[in-house]
Order: sequence, then structure tokens, then C-alpha cells
Amino acid sequence: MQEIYEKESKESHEKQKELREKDKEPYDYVSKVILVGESSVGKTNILSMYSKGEFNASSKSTLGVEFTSKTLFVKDINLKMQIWDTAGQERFRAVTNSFYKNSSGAFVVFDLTRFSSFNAIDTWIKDLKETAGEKIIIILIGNKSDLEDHRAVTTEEAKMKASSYSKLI
Ligand SMILES: Nc1nc2c(ncn2[C@@H]2O[C@H](COP(=O)(O)OP(=O)(O)OP(=O)(O)O)[C@@H](O)[C@H]2O)c(=O)[nH]1
Ligand SMILES: [Mg+2]
Repeated sequence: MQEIYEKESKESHEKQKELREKDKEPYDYVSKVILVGESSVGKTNILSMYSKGEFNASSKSTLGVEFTSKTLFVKDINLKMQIWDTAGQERFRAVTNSFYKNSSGAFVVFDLTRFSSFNAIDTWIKDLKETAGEKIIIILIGNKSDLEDHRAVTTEEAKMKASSYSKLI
């Protein structure tokens, strides 16, 4: 087990380095943001909608971690957002955890039609804070709001969870 962890950790660090080298656009500030949550809640689609305006109804599960960057011009500065889309599957947990470090913000995503993904939020937040620190800014996202007939988490429940952490929703 230890051996597998060390191998995955090494691979993740090498991947981070390689991606950073590819990502040479000029910027004033860089901010690392991470997307986490159970598998299939829609993290990859949220990111592809944001970065390319594309939705994929049959997207494949993310393996490990994927990286996207977007530079925003905010208050006269170029702010580079490095957005890390992580795999929700349990088998990638060790490798995705190693990417939490140095994140300034995180989107914790759940699926409004799957209560278990909502229940899992507490564990995601606990793990994020343990690795990235208590100061990390966390935003909860209840995804798949279009599937109103299959909704399993009420707005009240989501609001209560968010206010228990005093975070945005
Ligand atoms: N109806 C609906 N389907 C969605 C929405 N977002 C994602 N999906 C679908 O949900 C499935 C999973 O989406 P992904 O974006 O791959 O999920 P993920 O969280 O990245 O999953 P992992 O990579 O395994 O962690 C896909 O079939 C998507 O098309 C949404 O807002 N509404
Ligand atoms: Mg994904």
C-alpha cells in the first residue's frame, strides 16, 4: 500500500511540474483552485462549461487530476486561475489529496439528485482543510439543478449545510 502511495505521489508531482512548464502565459498573480466531490457529480462538466462553454452528456470519469488555466483581467491585473479538476473515485484519493496543497480556494461539488454525494461534503471539506489549511476559501456547488423531478436535496438542507460552514452556495 505504502509503495502504491509513493508511486502515485511521485507521479502527481511530476505531472504538476510538467503542466506548470507548459503553462507559460504571462500573468501578475496566480491563484490555484481545486474542484472536489464524489464521482459523477459533474465537476469536469462544470469546468468545461466555464472554460470552453461545452457540456458533454457522456463524459468519462476523470483519472487522477486534470488541469485548466484561465487568465482574467481583474482591477488592472492579470489573474491566472489554475483550476485542478480531480477524480472523485475512491481509488484516486491518495493522488488527488496530494494536489490540495497550496490551493487558495476549492469548489466542493455535490449532485442535487444524489443525497449520498451531499452527505459526503463533510469529508471533502475536512480533507481539504487538513491539507490546504483552515484558511482555504470553500464554495459549495449543488449541481444538476435541471433534473428537478429527481431532486433529492432540498434548498433548505443545502442552505443549512452551507450556513453550518458559513460559506456561499
Ligand atoms: N443533467 C445534468 N447532467 C450533468 C450535469 N453535470 C454533469 N452531468 C452529467 O453527469 C455525468 C458525470 O459528469 P462529470 O462531469 O464527468 O462528473 P465528475 O464529477 O467529473 O466525475 P469524476 O471525474 O468521476 O469525479 C455525465 O454524464 C454528465 O453529462 C448537469 O448539470 N445536469
Ligand atoms: Mg471528472
